[in-house]
Amino acid sequence: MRRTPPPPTFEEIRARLMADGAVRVGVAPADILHRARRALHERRRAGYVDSMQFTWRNPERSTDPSATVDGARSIIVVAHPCDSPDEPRPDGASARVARYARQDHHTPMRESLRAVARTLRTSGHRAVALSDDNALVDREVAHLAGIGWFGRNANLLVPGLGSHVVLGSIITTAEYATDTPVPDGCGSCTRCIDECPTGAIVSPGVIDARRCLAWILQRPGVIPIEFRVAIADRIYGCDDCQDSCPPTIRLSGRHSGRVAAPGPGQWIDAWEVLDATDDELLTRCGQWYIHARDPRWLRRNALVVIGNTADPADSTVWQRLDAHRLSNDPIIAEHADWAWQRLADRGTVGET
Ligand code: B12
Ligand code: SF4
Ligand code: SF4
Repeated sequence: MRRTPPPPTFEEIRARLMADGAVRVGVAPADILHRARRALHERRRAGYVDSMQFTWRNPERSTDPSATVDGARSIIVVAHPCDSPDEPRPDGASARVARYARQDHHTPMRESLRAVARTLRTSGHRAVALSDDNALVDREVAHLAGIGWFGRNANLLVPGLGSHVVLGSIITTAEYATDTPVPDGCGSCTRCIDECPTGAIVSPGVIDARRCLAWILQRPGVIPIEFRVAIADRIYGCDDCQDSCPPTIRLSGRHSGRVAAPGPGQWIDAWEVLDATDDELLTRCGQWYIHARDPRWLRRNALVVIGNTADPADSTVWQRLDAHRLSNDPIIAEHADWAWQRLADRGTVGET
């Protein structure tokens, strides 16, 4: 008769996860996440959630680890670095990708967590690996697992590393000793609040998604006019509240031996986004959250980048935009009209 092996010790799990690229591993209790549950309900009531689903789809589930793993006792949490040094900006209408989205950090992290979850199941326990999933509020469990502190920019900051990390977890019925939360490290600093380009950090740790460029670029539909200039050259994500954060800047690039799968890189030519087929765009950027997997949202963003960054003195720019102003897609046509007018305004005042 085959005997069930004992579950791995925490030290064995930690060593394996660190060998796969984690920079921190901790354990949170698998209790209901009361603070996160309260925050989800309060922020929805305040209107800050806009049309986001994610963890708001079912707050009772995303804040109850037992809803995912019946009888859960522990949550093993990892942080993987996702920083990326800046590359020179190519000429032309180059669209900027936020640091975490330039490579695919989630796939190798999930594979690593799933391998440990399989080992736990072999020993007779239940175990499910999750990252960036609607079923769990990642930052809250990472905070409880002693991975880092909540910055005023809402990101989790890892001592000695900063906030350029992605987070993942294993919820399991196996019981491990839990860690204690890291104390606040922001002190009297408020730089992220002051430097958010749209005033989206409405109070420490609280983001109004209606104003946050990271959400505005993901959200389906028309981009509100008031945010289009602030988008500048961004096509996906926004790093300003991290690029202004002293501990994050000071420590960035410290962990260069990261484990990541290839991604789209930092710069994408905005015209190429308009001209590429759906398949080409999804191959290049498919790791991103793209609403309904419809690349028209990336083309819409590319038009805003073109209006903000293309050279009004280049006559070909106007012809190329005209073609999109006649698009059958009303969203594309409207954003192309805006880009055309923005270029005209920039050309008139001599701004580049
Ligand atoms: C929805 C979502 C978004 C939305 C909304 C973000 C938000 N702040 O609510 C949008 C699209 C805007 C977004 C943007 C980004 N996101 Co996002 N996002 C998520 C997602 C899917 C759910 C987040 C969630 O549940 N929010 C619910 C609210 C209630 O939680 P919270 O914002 O963390 O709020 C906590 C704090 O306010 C704290 N708190 C309560 N009281 C107080 C008081 C004080 C004083 C303080 C300081 C804190 C505090 O408790 C709250 C609850 O735990 C998670 C993945 C997941 N499944 O968890 C990724 C996740 C949070 N995102 C991530 C990343 C990387 C980003 C971006 C940095 C990407 C980018 N460069 O553009 C930006 C950062 C924007 C920002 N400043 O928050 C990472 C975070 C990594 C980290 N180090 O923190 C996550 C964890 C994905 C992952 N698995 O790695 N994101
Ligand atoms: S991601 Fe950008 S827009 Fe959103 S809170 Fe941070 S700085 Fe503001
Ligand atoms: S910029 Fe300052 S206040 Fe904001 S998260 Fe960083 S240390 Fe905290």
